[in-house]
Amino acid sequence: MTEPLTESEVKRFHQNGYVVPDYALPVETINTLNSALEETIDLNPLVRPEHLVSAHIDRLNDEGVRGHSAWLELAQHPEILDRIEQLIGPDIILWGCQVFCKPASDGMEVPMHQDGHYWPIQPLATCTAWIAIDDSNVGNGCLRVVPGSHTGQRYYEHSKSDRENLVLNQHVDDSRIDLDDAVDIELHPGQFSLHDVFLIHGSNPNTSGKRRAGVAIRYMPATSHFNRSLYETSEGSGYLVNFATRPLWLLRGKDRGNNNFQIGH
Ligand SMILES: O=C(O)CCC(=O)C(=O)O
Repeated sequence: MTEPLTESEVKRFHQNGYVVPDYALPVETINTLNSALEETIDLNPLVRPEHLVSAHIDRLNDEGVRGHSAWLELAQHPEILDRIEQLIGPDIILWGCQVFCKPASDGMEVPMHQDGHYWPIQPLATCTAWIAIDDSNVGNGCLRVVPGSHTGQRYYEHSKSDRENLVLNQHVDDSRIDLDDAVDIELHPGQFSLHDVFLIHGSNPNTSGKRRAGVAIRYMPATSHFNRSLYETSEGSGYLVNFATRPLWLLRGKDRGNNNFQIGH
């Protein structure tokens, strides 16, 4: 059987900390996601569209966002899961999802950062699928990554910023990292990138006339434990997250990390 990710794609993921598979979700799926995006934005008039945290929870969630079932359906898409499985193994938990929609002309910057500093996963492991709903390119603030920065699973120093027009209030500030090494991940609608939790990434503001919407879906191997008491709620990144009541979904395989799948459902 041929695997969805080629050997060379898997190798690139492990070497660089990310990969863009040679695959795109069908146009109909993207049309559905476009409608879901408009509905999610309409449901949340007071939330910045870059801050649609836990949008996959189809109710007013405990992070103050009204979600939509389309994001949960997307998270279960077999073409995405098959590729995730190749990277993190057969036991897969969905634990997070955030819509990052940067409106035309005033889309916020996501400072370059490492995920996971406030994620309650032990041992820390997650692969994020970042799915493009719009064309995402240098002009409208596509995802940027520092290839290889995940190597050795190191935590890099971060500094806080008081600027208000940021999606996150912290950025990597460590002499071991040269942000000039960052590369842009340009995607067409339906394409997605997969990145490791230790990879340094972010994106520039969107000052163009074109919206840049994408959704990040977080998968952890079910061999890790989602420790709800580690940081129950946190505003450590500049906006509320609530890990104490965050629902988990075992999407494939078996739980091997003593995780709780009742809470939050
Ligand atoms: O959408 C972006 O520009 C940033 C996404 C991000 O930081 C993430 O997926 O963790």
